[in-house]
Amino acid sequence: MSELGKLEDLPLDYRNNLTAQNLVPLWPALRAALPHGIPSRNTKPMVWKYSDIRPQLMLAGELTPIEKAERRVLVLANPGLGLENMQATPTIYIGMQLILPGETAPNHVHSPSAVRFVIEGNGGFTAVNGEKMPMERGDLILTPSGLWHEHGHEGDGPVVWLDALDLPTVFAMEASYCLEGDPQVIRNQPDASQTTYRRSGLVPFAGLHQPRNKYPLKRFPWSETRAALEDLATVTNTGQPVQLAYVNPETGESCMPVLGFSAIMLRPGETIAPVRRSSSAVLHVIEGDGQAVVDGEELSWAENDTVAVPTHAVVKIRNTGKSPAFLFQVDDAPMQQKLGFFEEFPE
Ligand code: 1HN
Repeated sequence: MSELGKLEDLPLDYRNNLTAQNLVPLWPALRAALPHGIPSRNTKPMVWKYSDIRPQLMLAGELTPIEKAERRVLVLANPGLGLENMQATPTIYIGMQLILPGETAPNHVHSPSAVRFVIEGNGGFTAVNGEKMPMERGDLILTPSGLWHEHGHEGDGPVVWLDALDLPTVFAMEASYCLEGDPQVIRNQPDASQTTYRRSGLVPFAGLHQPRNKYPLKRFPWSETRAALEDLATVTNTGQPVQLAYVNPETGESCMPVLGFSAIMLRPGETIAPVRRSSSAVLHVIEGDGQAVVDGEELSWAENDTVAVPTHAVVKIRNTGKSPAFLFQVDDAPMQQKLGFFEEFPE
């Protein structure tokens, strides 16, 4: 391989003329754009501790009324990517949102897609296009692009959830925007996870062969996911990941187009070494204590902590506790797959 020419190899007046004409020579920048073998990554493998976040979030509750915030959120920003860019990984936005009793986070709709993963509290709800979904700890709730959504709190004490959005991608595409609207007219009936899509493998017969709603199921109750993981664990060898993906029950495809969501169970003392992937990810601890080694960086995690995993990273995850541990994973594999470059690298 021959060495590429540097910018300084070019005469200064030639470089200045190029700049004046908004032209850039590729060859001095080619290797930075296309490194050999593995992408260059600025994402720092790291953990955000909930014990650090929670007090700051509660202070935000005292300092900023909901009317002044619309959404009261502290964003988990990866310092390797620049805090102001609000990226946990290059494609994944993560925030922790607080809502207090009686508050409403007003109705709006936007081009980025979001999900909520409930961390603590009782009495919270999200309404999506009139469907009211209770927010119980560990529930996953989808608010896909283009669907009106608002949050409320009818209980006591703080309610906190994790927001995951494809905002970095949509923003980079100069396609991120929102509209505000009047409060929704909320239907007085249980959400689809309790009615039309009660059980996986069973979907409403009516309209089966007609194009359907792109997002039939928007709430995945944790009680169901946790039980499914425990049952899967009974037929999974130790060291093999016990992992379930949240999918569209009509198509079996990832439930959202850009980001993918899954849940992992680690048995007491178990270590898993998930296959190395081209996608980036965020791991959020639902229950348990453990350690992760991400590209050689040793990270300890406890309940409600959140870990950033760069693209192409070598990952080991260990449950150091005496009870099962459960993790919620967000990754950008669905987008990478659609763009045609998703890869797995088996050892
Ligand atoms: C949003 O709509 C919510 O609806 C939370 O709760 C966080 C961050 C960026 C853009 C939109 C919400 C958000 C957001």
